[in-house]
Amino acid sequence: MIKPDGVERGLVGEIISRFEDKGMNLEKIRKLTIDEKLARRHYAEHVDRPFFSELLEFIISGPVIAMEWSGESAISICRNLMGATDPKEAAPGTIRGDYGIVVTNNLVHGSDGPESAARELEIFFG
Ligand code: DAT
Ligand code: MG
Repeated sequence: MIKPDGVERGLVGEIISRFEDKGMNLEKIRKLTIDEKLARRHYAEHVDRPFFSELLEFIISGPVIAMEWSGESAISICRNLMGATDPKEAAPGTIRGDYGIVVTNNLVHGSDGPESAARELEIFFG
């Protein structure tokens, strides 16, 4: 998913290109604005974290681009292209490393395993 900061900053094409250039296949794409109910479902694992209110406020702050990508080792390859969660620690050459500074505004979300991928695809694409 391209988060509200990535959309707002006009980085949609750039971010999609990084996954395409690597050899991933774009299967589905949808622009939507997440509401609080959907955010709580999507980020259910984080609702009790101290940073949740900030994360919630940010993720509902503007439109996002939800995507399904397929390909060999798609989950780990996409997470590697995204970089570390905190853009301060993300390596140059990664999306977060090249475009982010603040952990909340880290541009992209990616499923961290097959179960979360299935769960999140169901949320955004049914
Ligand atoms: P990731 O998005 O790399 O899978 P995560 O699932 O641990 O990271 O956290 C979800 C999002 O929550 C993350 O993209 C940004 C935010 N976040 C994580 N840790 C945070 C922290 N310590 N302070 C503020 N926001 C944080
Ligand atoms: Mg995560």
